[in-house]
Amino acid sequence: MRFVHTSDLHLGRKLAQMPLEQDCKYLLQQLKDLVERSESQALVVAGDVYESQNPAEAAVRMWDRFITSMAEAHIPVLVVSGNHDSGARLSVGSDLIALSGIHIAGELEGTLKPVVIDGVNFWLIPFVRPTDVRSWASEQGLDAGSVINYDTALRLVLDTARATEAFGQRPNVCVAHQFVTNSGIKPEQSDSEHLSLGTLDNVDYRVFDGFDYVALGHIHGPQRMGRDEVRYAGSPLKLSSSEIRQNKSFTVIGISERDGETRVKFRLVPVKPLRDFRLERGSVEDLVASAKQEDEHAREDFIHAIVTDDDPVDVTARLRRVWPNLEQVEFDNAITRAAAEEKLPAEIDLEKNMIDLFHEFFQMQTGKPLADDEAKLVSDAFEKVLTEGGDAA
Ligand SMILES: [Mn+2]
Repeated sequence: MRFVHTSDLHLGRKLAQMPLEQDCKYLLQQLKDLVERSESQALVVAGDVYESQNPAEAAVRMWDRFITSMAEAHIPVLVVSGNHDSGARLSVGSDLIALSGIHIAGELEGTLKPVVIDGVNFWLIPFVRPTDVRSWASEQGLDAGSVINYDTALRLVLDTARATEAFGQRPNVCVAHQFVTNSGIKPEQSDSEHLSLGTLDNVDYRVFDGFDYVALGHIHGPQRMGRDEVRYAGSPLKLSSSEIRQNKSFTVIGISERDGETRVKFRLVPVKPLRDFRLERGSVEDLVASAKQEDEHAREDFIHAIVTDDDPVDVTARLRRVWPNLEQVEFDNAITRAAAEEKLPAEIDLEKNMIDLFHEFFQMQTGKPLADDEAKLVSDAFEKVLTEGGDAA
């Protein structure tokens, strides 16, 4: 059988203070087209359907329309919650809509049962924290005491899957949204995943031993973890400037059995965004000039501009006139370089006269000394303040 694996749609996300409604709509259509064109029998969405636990109405509407259109096309969709989702809200009506082939696991409850599609078991594991697994384990009469972190939590849940009769009978796919590591080596991250620091969240990829394919969500760059069959599909959209260089894709998985052995193949299909997210670097003048060379469509892209002018004026407004979807402006000039080198005086000599102090301050702030005419202005101003100001006091 064949299926498409994606994750981290983050519906409701904004870029440049603008909801990405058109972008997400374009993306979901592309996703549906791919499932149909590749003759896939299912779509897997491995968590973070929404950007937030309280998603915008437009995002909820979009998701509603999407799963309805998939049900109408008789394409099963297998969904788990992610850390950005509210599992409870995501799974409203889930028993009911499962009748239409849309399977949503928002929260861990009851005995684990696979969804069987075309002879393959899909085990849907919602995003869980150790505390969720502990209370689930007690309800199930399992040893909750073994759960001391994410790794042991997932291990306990998956052991119950592995112990079932169904597990031994057919290929098994696990769908999960976790921070999966390889002997402590972390996946390549970006800054939009909301990870906590340290190793507490780590789930070693060996926790998924025995599964023929593990469809992961959470990390936004597509990559394997530990073995080829444990994969992050990555987010289809570039959700922050740290993802600009990532090649976004959907993953198409093929599972077949030959001579009693399960074979798993996958290929990455590049995502075509409605609007790209680009990094542009140069002086404001050069940036504006190059933007003017672009066609109307390209100018709608999201832009992270790195501005190199030493004394930039009105940067954001000037850039926004040519790139309305300017997401971020960063400076790389004498000031930021001086700051980076931390050329701060060890201590300020209060005995120095005010004018000398101002010269040092100016140098620190701008990375260059005062020009002669500027120095003249400053000393005149100080003289005026010190004499006239003194009178006023
Ligand atoms: Mn995410």
